[in-house]
Amino acid sequence: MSLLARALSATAICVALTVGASAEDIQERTIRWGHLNNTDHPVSQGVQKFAEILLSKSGGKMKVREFAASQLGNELQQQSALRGGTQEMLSASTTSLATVIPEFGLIDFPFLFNSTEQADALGTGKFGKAMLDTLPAKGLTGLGYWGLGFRNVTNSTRPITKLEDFSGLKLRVIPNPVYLESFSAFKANPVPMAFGELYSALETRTVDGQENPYTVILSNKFYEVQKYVSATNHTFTLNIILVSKAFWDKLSPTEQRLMREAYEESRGYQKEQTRLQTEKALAELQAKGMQYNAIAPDETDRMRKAVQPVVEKISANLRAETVKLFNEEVERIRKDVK
Ligand code: EAX
Repeated sequence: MSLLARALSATAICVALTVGASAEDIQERTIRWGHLNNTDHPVSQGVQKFAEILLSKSGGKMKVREFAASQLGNELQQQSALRGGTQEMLSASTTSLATVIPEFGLIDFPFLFNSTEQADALGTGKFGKAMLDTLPAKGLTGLGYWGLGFRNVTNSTRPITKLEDFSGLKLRVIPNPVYLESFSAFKANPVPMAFGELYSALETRTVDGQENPYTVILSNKFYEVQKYVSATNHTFTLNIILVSKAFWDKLSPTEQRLMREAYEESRGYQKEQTRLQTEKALAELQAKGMQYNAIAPDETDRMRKAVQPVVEKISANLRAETVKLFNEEVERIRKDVK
């Protein structure tokens, strides 16, 4: 064998070994990923993109099975399945984590931001990262966030154009103290309820209305059972991509890296799908017969003032260090991010 041939075959052995070693690091895995939205919603498109990337990076070994539309139960049920290790992944609003880690409730303070970019920056910044670090103690791992969107109120009674229009309206909210107290401060009558029960509660008039991003209102056909859509833009919901820690700890470092990469690489696509669908959704809701109204900036200011005592009261009961970081981040983002 010539020197060159020998060198080449040595290289070939090396390459084969490297591939072989990392292939052993990747097992056949089936990852059950549950969420609340329908398969036409940008959340589902994000899950599908993540699945596609992970499958290809793992040489076909790591498969994601999507369970959309609350098929695996409501958020809290799926959260405990992750903690118990009987379900591998969940993407849900950070809102529902506030019952486990109250500081997540900070994200739901009304009127924090004016743009998707600003809300996004909260997730990718120091506060968002610090909150991910609180999860392992609760049996969860967080890969990061997706933006669900700005929330707007729909109801079947009247358009909301001013603070007083909330008065007495029974509005379903995500079970979370910030939402309950904020809508009480608006003098509405907030009713905590799982998302999966919402359509029929609207249909039977158990509640008068609800609040969600336009894409969620459209995908879930709430226009069939709601007349008015008012651009309150009161909060921006971040979704969090959760993995069962029991499952995560079984993964090899290579598998964990592929999961992180699949999240990082699907993020931009998911965000773009949200942007595209959000752009179209309001016009579609109007085409389906909903009556739309904007809110005058003065009225938004009155709503902001009405909810200020709630912000102060809840902040006072959370970890001071986290509240401080949150306030610094909000201030930085409002200044630096358009
Ligand atoms: O995507 O429960 C809710 O209202 C949430 O916005 C839900 O995740 C819908």
